[in-house]
Amino acid sequence: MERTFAIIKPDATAKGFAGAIISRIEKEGFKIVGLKKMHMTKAEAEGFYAVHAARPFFNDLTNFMCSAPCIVMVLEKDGAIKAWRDLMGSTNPKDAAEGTLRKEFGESIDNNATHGSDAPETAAQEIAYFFSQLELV
Ligand code: FUP
Repeated sequence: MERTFAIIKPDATAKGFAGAIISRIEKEGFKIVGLKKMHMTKAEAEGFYAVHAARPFFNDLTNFMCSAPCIVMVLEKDGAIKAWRDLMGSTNPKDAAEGTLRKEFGESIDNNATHGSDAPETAAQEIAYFFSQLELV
């Protein structure tokens, strides 16, 4: 079984979409092995998105991620990394396919409702950044 790291971002959490997104996660056959609501600090958001530090949108992105609470999760399924990215849809909700979470719940490229790891190495790093082993059940 593969694990991936997922976030219901501050926009979707604030709009009350968490329940619908979690329901969809369960319907699609993921097991939720870790879940917590948190309000990131700016430093935590910067550490999480360190790979994007040189990008022009880094400051706006990290300000957004610490602007309000979000829900961080670890999801388990065969092929979880790709399956979760497929369920999320394209980064820009305007390009996301019908039936994807970003199409349904995202508003714009910078308020796009969800995050998902893009590879096994980043999944392992991101899970360890937010969760201790004891929190994964
Ligand atoms: P994704 O893997 O789909 O989350 O997309 P990226 O890793 O390319 O981007 C990470 C986050 O940066 C996106 F979720 C939203 C934000 N972003 C912008 O705000 N503007 C951009 O032009 C690209 C990404």
